[in-house]
Amino acid sequence: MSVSDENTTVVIVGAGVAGLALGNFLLRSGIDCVVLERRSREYVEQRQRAGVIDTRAARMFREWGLADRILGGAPLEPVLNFRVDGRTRPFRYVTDDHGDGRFCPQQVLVRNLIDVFVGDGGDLRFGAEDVELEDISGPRPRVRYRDGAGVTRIVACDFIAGCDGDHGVSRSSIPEGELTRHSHEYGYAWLTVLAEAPANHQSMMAIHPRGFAGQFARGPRASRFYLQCPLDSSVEEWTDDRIWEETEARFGEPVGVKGRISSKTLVPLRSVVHDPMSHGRLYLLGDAAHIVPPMSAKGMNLALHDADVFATAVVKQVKEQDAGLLDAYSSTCLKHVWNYQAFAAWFTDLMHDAGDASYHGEFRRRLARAEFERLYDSETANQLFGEFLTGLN
Ligand code: RFL
Repeated sequence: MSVSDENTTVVIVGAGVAGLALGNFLLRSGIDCVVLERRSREYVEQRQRAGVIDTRAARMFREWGLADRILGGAPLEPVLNFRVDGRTRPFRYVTDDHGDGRFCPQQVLVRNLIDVFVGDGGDLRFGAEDVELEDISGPRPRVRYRDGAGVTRIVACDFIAGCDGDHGVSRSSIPEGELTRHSHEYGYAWLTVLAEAPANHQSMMAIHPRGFAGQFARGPRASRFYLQCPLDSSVEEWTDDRIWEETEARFGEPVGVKGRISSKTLVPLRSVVHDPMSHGRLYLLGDAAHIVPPMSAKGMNLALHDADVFATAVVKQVKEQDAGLLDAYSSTCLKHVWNYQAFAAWFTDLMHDAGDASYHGEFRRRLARAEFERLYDSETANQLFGEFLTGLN
């Protein structure tokens, strides 16, 4: 049986941070939308990833009147804790305004976004399988999917928001040759490890000849650890003992609590931008349109920025029949995306090149060390860094 008579204004594919933020912004503006998510609610609410909501993103929630109900976590400390060759080098960045950023695990943000959306009557459908986008260049595109009961459903709409990440169906529905993919591979990977190990600081990052290491708090009882490793590493090589040994060697101090490790993943570091970020009536948001290396803590914030720009544009179109902001959606977002890709590439190179010279050589190591010292010696460099971290640049 197939049910084909559903209509809405926006179908949002994917209930990650981009899709859920967008859904909430549209709902508050009185614009109909349906959110389709392939996974279950339990799965989405437990998926652990990012942890930093920058000042810009926090303000955006305030402007949409959602900050009180959505923003969790502790205020962002304006300090990055570096360990350089085993020595502590705290770095306090100068910023005129750092009161709004939050250290909030992504799954907490996602949970809050779901609670508010569903609580306010939003239409969020989990377990949507085999999503297909139809007639995306026509006046009334359709999204077809199979629900949990095996029923095929078709929802017609004015716009589709592709918020389904790098491996979703939205971007691949765009005919070949319409988008240009710009990408950069950094030449190494991160072993990312989630462990029951409380952190003493919101973040700790080590620059060391054996490679980069990081520890980022994920709530009061858990941390995510990162270890730079070669692209051809395999997770199997990384026993729990080896992970703790290597982390302690790079930090040059013992890890306080070495609790249970619940996940290990290898992530090749890369930057990707798809241009333009729209085709016909399909608009790409978040990881579906761009990937930034996790070193910059900007992936989630860029996804939120896209949601803000797109929601504002749809409101303008629906309420005032003014397509100007929608037409400018891709160029508006790409300007911001490239600005943050530049910051992310610079910071990623600096933190890795300054430590392990076996990837890019001794000359680059010394350049990176000079740039690192400039952060401490130059107020201008410090200020610029602070503006990027808070998202206010
Ligand atoms: P998401 O969060 O991946 O959500 C996409 C949603 O789409 C669903 N989906 C589908 N639904 C229906 N039909 C389909 N065919 C579908 N295919 C997929 C998925 O199930 C999912 O629910 O993308 P979004 O919303 O664009 O958000 C992007 C952010 O999640 C991402 O940029 C960050 O997590 C990146 N990232 C980090 N960003 C930061 O800002 N700071 C960090 O510290 C940080 N650490 C990380 C990260 C990403 C990581 N991964 C994924 C490698 C650490 C890790 C380990």
